[in-house]
Amino acid sequence: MDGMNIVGELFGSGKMFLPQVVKTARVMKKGVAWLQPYIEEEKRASGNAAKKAGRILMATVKGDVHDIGKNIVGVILACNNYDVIDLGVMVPTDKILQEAIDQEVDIIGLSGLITPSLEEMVNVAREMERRKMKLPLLIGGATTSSVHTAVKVDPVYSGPVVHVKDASKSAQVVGALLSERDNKGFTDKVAADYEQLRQANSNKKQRQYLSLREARNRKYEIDWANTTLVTPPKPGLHVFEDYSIADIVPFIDWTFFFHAWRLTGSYDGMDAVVDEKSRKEWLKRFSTEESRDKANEALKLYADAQAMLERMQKDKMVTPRAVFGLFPANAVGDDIEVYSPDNKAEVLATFHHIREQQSKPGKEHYYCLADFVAPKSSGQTDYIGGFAVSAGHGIEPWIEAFEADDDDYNAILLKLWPIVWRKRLLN
Ligand code: B12
Repeated sequence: MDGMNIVGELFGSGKMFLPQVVKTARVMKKGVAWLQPYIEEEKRASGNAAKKAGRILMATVKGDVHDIGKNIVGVILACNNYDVIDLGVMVPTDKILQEAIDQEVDIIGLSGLITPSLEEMVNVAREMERRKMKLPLLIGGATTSSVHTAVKVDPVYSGPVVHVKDASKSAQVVGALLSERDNKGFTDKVAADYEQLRQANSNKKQRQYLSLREARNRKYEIDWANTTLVTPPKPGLHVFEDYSIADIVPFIDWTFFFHAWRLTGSYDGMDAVVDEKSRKEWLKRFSTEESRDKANEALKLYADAQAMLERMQKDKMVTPRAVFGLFPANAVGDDIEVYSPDNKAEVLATFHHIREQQSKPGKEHYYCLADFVAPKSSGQTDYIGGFAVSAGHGIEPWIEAFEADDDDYNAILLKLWPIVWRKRLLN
């Protein structure tokens, strides 16, 4: 446990990389799981509970399913000797707050990655205020920001509210909040920073908007009479029930994968690393010791990801599926009417699109998606396409099995699969 604290500190100060931390935590968790019965026995015998640094409740807010970042934060906090209670995803406010009270936690951490989660976080904070709670509230996840936290969340809750941008900062922030010595200095500094952000935000120039009528008058005009429209050879729906993983792998964009593991950098040419000689050769392209260390870690992570990909294929862990459709369509004002491929008189759906209205000096056109589809009045038949893809069917039991085996490293590797493959499925 003391070792894990050091790992946490090294990570917080940028001297260790995220994959190393998660792998170390795996060793720690497996060790603890093995020792647990003996620890419990010793506790019973001595009447002493091993002292934790604090108890943190983590949840992804209602309506949001993203949990990779939250899980990483959970691992980091556990490494720093915090007791982490993870309520999972799509957690309603009531459940979050009731669990926080029942389990006597010291801090609540909310995660959210989609825009509606920002509002949901405000709801949680408002409800905490209504219940007269005093617990610190952490806000995290890619769509959150210090500005949103300062402007929208902080004003509705009188307890401490802190936006945490990155997992590496989480232990430091939690440590400061729970420290008798540092708490006041830290919360005063955050309050002052947020006040400044609010000021800066309120001083921002008010946006100007055109009326809808004016914006429509300045739509993007296409000369449809002189435009040749392409008719797709096979309109209608096309379904791929079970797309092979091997066919998708060449389209993987590894940048997102390394970003998610916080190994930012350009790692082209990794495939050429096959032995010690080529590894040394490849590392020469990195000029500083730090970037070489990072690249070396990226190499190990890449090798683990390749092994996972092989396993995914061998054990058929996921069934990638896709559906795309090409339908006759016409614009009617700012709407797009979508017709049946068999009968143009049958309207299958109408999409209502919004038009740009924010006025900017020198802006010529105020666009709407409907401007790019031939209008009904042109007499031409245009086409619209849509697709839905999923690489995750069947993935859950495998993730659960890794988690049950205290193997967050492989669980996170597997969960990141949707990030890396999405570059281009259908060429
Ligand atoms: C993976 C992914 C998915 C996976 C999620 C799998 C899972 N188990 O999490 C799946 C495929 C299920 C998915 C679904 C959807 N997704 Co998605 N997804 C992503 C993706 C590609 C990566 C997110 C991620 O994991 N990043 C890596 C982690 C490590 O980063 P992070 O979460 O920010 O976490 C770090 C910090 O923020 C911080 N942190 C995070 N949480 C917390 C909490 C606390 C307390 C603290 C202290 C810190 C902290 O620490 C972390 C580590 O440093 C992003 C795009 C992108 N590249 O970001 C889109 C993205 C988030 N998804 C998006 C959308 C729209 C969706 C869907 C609505 C798609 C759809 N139309 O169905 C659905 C959402 C359904 C729902 N109701 O939630 C949009 C959101 C846009 C928006 N602003 O609303 C994005 C940005 C893609 C895009 N550009 O359009 N998605």
